[in-house]
Amino acid sequence: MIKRHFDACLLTPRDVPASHEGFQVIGAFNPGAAATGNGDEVVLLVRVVEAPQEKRDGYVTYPVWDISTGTLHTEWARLDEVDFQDVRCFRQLSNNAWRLTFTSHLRVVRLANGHNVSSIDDVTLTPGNEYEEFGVEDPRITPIGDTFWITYVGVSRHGVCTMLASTQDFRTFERHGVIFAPENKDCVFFPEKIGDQYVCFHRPNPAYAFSPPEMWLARSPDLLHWGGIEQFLAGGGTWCSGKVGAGPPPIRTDRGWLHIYHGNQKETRKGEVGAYAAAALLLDPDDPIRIIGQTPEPILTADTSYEQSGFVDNVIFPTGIVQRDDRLLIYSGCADEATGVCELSLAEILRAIR
Ligand code: MAN
Repeated sequence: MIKRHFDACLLTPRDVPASHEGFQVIGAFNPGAAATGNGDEVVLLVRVVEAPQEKRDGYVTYPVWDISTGTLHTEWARLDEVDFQDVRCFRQLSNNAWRLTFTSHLRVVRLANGHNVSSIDDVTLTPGNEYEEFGVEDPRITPIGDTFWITYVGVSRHGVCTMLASTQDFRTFERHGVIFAPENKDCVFFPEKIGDQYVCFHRPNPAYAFSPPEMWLARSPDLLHWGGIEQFLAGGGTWCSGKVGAGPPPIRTDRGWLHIYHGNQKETRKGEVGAYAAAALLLDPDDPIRIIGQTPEPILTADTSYEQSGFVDNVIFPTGIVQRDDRLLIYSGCADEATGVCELSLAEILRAIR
């Protein structure tokens, strides 16, 4: 395990107001992060999760955005007419449709010196098209030139796909639509062209049992059109036997690309979500599909109380990274409820890579 030189819980659901009356915030987690160049300011784009306040015996509620009006409403399903996968989602038996028990939007949160919340902006990005009607989730931010590129997950009746947006100032945003069709999530851009192509990781999330958990890599001339798709990394070892996916954007080091990725343990019984942890990879600087080395064990596991207990227990889900010389400030979702920051030493991670 790598030493955490600092860690803190930055944000909890109690810090963030609901976007609509009748809803309560139950999570503020899985943030994208970027240094803005404005002193030591760091901007987080936080996934804010809301659920309806009203509960009815014998029913589950699920929120849906009305895309044409930008409003949120609640629908109800009888408990004996649904099958829960876990606390996050269920299937309606009558039509086989999957629904989430919550919805998510994204909000800008500004930090002074990377550690202290200085402001929580208004609702920033809400579902805006039919691919996002159940929510927008898990943004990653990659600065390239003067633009911050934001990949995030759109959830809808069509499934889970990768969406793209961009901004120069975190005040106005341009949406670029779907870049990977369902099922695809955990898409993260590299911060520069490698050779003559941009590169990203993504995670096909197939519904078929014969598809193992894997990360894939894709290439693009312009960040909007992606091809050159190849398999990159399969889950190995107990800690990532369930899922494996990209974390924050890769960082260029003098030994190659450093990438921190997450995995989770395969569940052992219905309704369980296996523990999430994160490990590090070192990739060829000129051909990042080639893995030079990796940490034999996770470098981050759910160790603090706010990572061990929350909406989904034992989850540390790193999604943002800011480098200050040897210090890596890593921003993570904690137990699908809160946002945490921890500081690791780049040199110590590189030394742990075999
Ligand atoms: C999935 C996603 C994430 C979430 C983790 C842990 O990978 O839904 O948003 O944080 O599971 O529940």
